[in-house]
Amino acid sequence: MATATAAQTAQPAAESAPIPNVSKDELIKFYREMLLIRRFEEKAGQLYGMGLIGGFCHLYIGQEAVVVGLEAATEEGDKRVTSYRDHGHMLACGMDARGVMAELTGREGGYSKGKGGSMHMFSKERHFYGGHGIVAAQVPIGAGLAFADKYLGNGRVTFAYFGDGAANQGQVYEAYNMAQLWALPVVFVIENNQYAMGTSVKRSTMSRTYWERGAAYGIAGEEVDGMDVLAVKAAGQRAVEHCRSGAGPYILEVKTYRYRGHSMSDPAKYRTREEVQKMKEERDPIEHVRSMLLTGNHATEDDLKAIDREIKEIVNEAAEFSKESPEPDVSELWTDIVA
Ligand SMILES: Cc1ncc(C[n+]2csc(CCOP(=O)(O)OP(=O)(O)O)c2C)c(N)n1
Ligand SMILES: [Mg+2]
Repeated sequence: MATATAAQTAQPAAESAPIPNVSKDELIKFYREMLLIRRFEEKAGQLYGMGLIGGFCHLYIGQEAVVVGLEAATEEGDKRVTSYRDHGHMLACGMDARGVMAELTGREGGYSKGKGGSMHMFSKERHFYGGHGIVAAQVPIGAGLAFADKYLGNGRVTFAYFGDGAANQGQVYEAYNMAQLWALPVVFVIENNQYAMGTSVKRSTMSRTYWERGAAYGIAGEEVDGMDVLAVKAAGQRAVEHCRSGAGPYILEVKTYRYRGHSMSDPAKYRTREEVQKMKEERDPIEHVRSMLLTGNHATEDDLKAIDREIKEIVNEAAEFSKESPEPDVSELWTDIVA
């Protein structure tokens, strides 16, 4: 993730009011990181509309506080694996916006050399293990990554992210069982955005406190307000501490909301516009931090405008790169293929 400059050094006009458990710098960092994801996703939506991105494309707008809060609880070397709704996770763990965008446009400069697209990117350097299109497939993979770390005794923790829909899949519970049996250092993160494609949680299960299902395997967990980045970070720290202490896995059910459709093709018939509007107006995670920064006198409107400009610049540059980067050479057809 790019580092803050102008806004972090700018002095707020009045004396600033302390906010529990967070410094001004961290609050500004959260603002920048969430804004980067949002602007990146908006740009991806535009490029998709222009026909520059093909195939599937699932935007993370509305859910930014989940991954930004949890990344703040990680240490270098910790791992992450997620679903197809993955652009935010990549940006939050420090992958380059240009490489992500160029992968979306199917270009050589992309993280998978333009051959993977939105759902299939990886970064060994940033310990990002994808990007998985098969619902819940990443959950046992996350347990496997944690198994390797436990075996190596390296103290690392894996974050395995999945949705409320994925949480109804059988392989999740097989992974829970083994993870607890072997005390694997994995945080299972259920990003409960209330919908699985067009199906609301109310229509898919009678057991809607997803994190409590871990109790059947003896796994500890909790529910978290996913629109509050500070609450997410605090829960992430509890989860990581649990895992690093050798106590085994932990489940975080993070209550969140996606503003856009499931993917770029979504009839949007399963919820009302008013429902989405209400969430945007009352619970927006970026507005929440923005308001804390302003009311606590940690930043001025001008400081935040400067950050907005910086982020816009990063995203525009990524978009330019993703258009200019050439398409992969035909010779790449047969590289990186498992036959
Ligand atoms: C095994 C499998 N079944 C069905 C699908 C089709 N599918 C793609 S996304 C999705 C919904 C998943 O919803 P959720 O887990 O809540 O994640 P969200 O999209 O809300 O992030 C479905 C059914 C799939 N990709 N893989
Ligand atoms: Mg969902």
